[in-house]
Amino acid sequence: MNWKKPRKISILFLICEGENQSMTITKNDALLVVDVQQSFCPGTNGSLAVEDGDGCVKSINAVMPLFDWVIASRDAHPDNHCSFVENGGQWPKHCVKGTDGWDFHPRLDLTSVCAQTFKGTSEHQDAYSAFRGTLPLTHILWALGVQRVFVVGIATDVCVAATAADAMEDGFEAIVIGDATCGVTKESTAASLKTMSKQGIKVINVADLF
Ligand code: VGL
Ligand code: ZN
Repeated sequence: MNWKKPRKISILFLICEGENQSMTITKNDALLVVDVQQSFCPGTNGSLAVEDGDGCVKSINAVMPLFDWVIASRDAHPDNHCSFVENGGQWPKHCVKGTDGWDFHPRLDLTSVCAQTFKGTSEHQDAYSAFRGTLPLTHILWALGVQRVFVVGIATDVCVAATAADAMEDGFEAIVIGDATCGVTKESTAASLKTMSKQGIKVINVADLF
């Protein structure tokens, strides 16, 4: 018999066998959009710009409308914040409350954002995780019936990682959408996603949600 497997079937097999983890977003899911601010992006002359800071904005805009609950965090430092090099910290001055650097990336579409939380607001304390901001985030998410927390934004290896770790610690299923994050360098981003995965944080791609 000279039957040949049709090409379309081969493609179907490819799709089924591929890495796609296909997840459906429900009312019990929340999206945390971490620190998509001008200070962290080269396209906005950010003082602490990560390698491809502007690159994740498109992906974040694509996933936000899938969620009922979208909460955005912002680094919101006072001018004399302890994390700045001039005050003995490790970072160049960034995200000073009220300045352009503190603003969201101009292309971030805020339509789906329900609430904001501000972190690093006191002079003597830094806060990487969105769970350590001005909102009692864990209690809000509990009240909303949220069970899975998805995390996107900047920087993968700093504030995104800290946020996902706290989500897990507080009993949520933590999922990082890897290609909707940007890290300090490509290498540190990849390493950080690997570490998170080992810690029990699920790492997926934008395509897994569509
Ligand atoms: C961040 C360094 C300093 C971040 C915040 O949002 O990842 N990184 N402050
Ligand atoms: Zn900061």
